[in-house]
Amino acid sequence: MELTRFNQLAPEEAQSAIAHCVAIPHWQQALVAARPFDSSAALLAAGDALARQWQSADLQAALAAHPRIGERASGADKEAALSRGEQSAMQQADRALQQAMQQGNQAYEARFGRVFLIRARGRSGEQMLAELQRRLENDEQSEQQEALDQLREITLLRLKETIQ
Ligand code: 2AL
Repeated sequence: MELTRFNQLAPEEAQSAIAHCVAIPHWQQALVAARPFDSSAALLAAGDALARQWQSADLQAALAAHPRIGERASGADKEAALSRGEQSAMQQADRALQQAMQQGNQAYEARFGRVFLIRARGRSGEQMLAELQRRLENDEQSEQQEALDQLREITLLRLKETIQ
């Protein structure tokens, strides 16, 4: 969608245009309320600043919309399609890597009680596995911050693709 169009939409329509970027309604609403934007850079900067305020409850809310790394999202909705694109490196990964990722996901969920989240676009399967193994050593507080940073990166990539 063109930025000029996004600027002009009614608030509810503008919110649904960006809803698939992240399942955090207050972020969607605050970004819509900050319109109009002069440029895509200004839009992304506002989205980034708002995302830097996220807390642990926001991470929990957003995670529901992110399938595990290596588990192909099966839905027909926009998030599932985006996720399949983002995670395409895992579809090419060999069986051993897929299995190691599955075990890593289980270990991560047992340790932190939530799904391992990483910006998959731009990373190979090996790189994601190495990150998972590194982050398993984090304490809860630093891990929560890393997960929130990854969520912000995914969200901004989606926003950049959505509105030009
Ligand atoms: C995802 C996803 O669906 N796309 C992405 O970049 N990361 N999922 C995840 N568990 O990290």
